Amino acid sequence: MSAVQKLAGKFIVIEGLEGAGKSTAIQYIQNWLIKQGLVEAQIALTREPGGTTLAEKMREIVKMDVQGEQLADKAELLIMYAARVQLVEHKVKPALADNKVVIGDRHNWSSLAYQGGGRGIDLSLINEIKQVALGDFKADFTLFLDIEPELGLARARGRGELDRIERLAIDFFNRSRAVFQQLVVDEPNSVSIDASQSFNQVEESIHTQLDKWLESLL
Ligand code: Z5A
Repeated sequence: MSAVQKLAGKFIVIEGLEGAGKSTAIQYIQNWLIKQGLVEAQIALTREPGGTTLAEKMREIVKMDVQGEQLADKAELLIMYAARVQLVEHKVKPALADNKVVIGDRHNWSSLAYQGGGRGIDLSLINEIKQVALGDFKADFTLFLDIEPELGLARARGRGELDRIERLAIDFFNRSRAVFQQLVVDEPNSVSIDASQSFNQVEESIHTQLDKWLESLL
């Protein structure tokens, strides 16, 4: 079977803390897919929260600062899942059914890491919500870009003002990172990449891991 046939209908997700380099890594994944023989029309990109008109509105809500009213932790969690269902049903599943490769900038692990690890919501409750919202749907391969929160935030700060979530204490991001690290251990179809490396080294690591994953596909 050719690489293009093996990759048809696969959902590749990139996860990591802010400033880990997810947007940059998506370019590397696209380059790798093109090297395997795919054309641009066979690749779809998504981001979470967001990626459809309504899901982008939900993204605005979770990023919003409202004077005198905090977004409750469970409201934040439910908005993440509402946006995710909207994206999966309207964009991801149709693209996969059309044999495209979908590259997701964040997916379910971000809720476990941020709302679970960071905010402290019980992971089993989040898994129950995930099951109700998405059933068994999940990524075929997840690349976790692992970075010290201090370094990631310093990179993110270089871009300008921090948003509501980015301003949280460093402990929040350490707890989120710990959940991400455990998820890689628990999920066989995932790898951790050292995101503190140089651009070239990160690209090389991602391509090596994608090569291995491709080899493992029947
Ligand atoms: N969130 C949540 O809480 N729960 C959920 O379920 C979901 C999300 C899905 C989304 O914000 C927010 O929602 C996020 C989690 C939360 N909140 N926070 N905080 P976003 O989409 O705006 O933010 P992000 O996903 O974290 O993206 P980002 O900050 O843009 O990070 P990135 O895409 O990983 O980084 P980048 O743009 O590729 O790189 C950042 C900078 O570093 C840039 O200047 C690069 O040139 C530089 N960079 C990248 N790689 C390198 C290397 N290797 N060396 C040096 N410099 C580098």
